[in-house]
Amino acid sequence: MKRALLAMILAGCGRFGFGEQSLTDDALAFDAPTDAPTDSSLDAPTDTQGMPIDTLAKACLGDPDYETVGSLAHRYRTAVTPLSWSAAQADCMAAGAHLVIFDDATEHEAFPGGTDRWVGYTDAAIETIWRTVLDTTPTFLPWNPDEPDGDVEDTASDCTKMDPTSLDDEPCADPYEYICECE
Ligand SMILES: [Ca+2]
Ligand SMILES: [Ca+2]
Ligand SMILES: [Ca+2]
Repeated sequence: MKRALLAMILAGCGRFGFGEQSLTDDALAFDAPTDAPTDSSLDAPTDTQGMPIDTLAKACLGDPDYETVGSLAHRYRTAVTPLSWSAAQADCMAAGAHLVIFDDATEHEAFPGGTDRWVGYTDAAIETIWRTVLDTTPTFLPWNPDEPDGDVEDTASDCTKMDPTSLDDEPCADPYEYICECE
């Protein structure tokens, strides 16, 4: 009996005491490669045509149709194809410019007039509250006598033109020549 018991004990050690190994998942684990995240918000801003804004902002500076006027720091283009006020502003913006804003008497007097032309002020948002086309408060508004008269023809007079040297409010849909300013 004693020999049989000893045999059983030895067999038990062999069965349960050795040879037990386990491979943990950690030993085989690795990080699967992942694609680098993309963030389109880091791209340069573009306009609706996909053109970089910075490129557009400089386009008028290299456009020979934009010329210096007197000693003014900015460059200007007089467009002779009549458009509505909004279409005129869109045409200026296409080259990174805007309808002219007379910052002071010096800038205004550099344009002798002679032809009615759109310039960059509107009160379309709030009647009689004039804003520049850049949505800033005008620093200089050289109105003609008795203007702005808020005249309502087919539509309200919410846009401004030189008439012919100082300002007059007119319906925005009327077609006029215009002056673009490139800063
Ligand atoms: Ca200006
Ligand atoms: Ca108005
Ligand atoms: Ca008027």
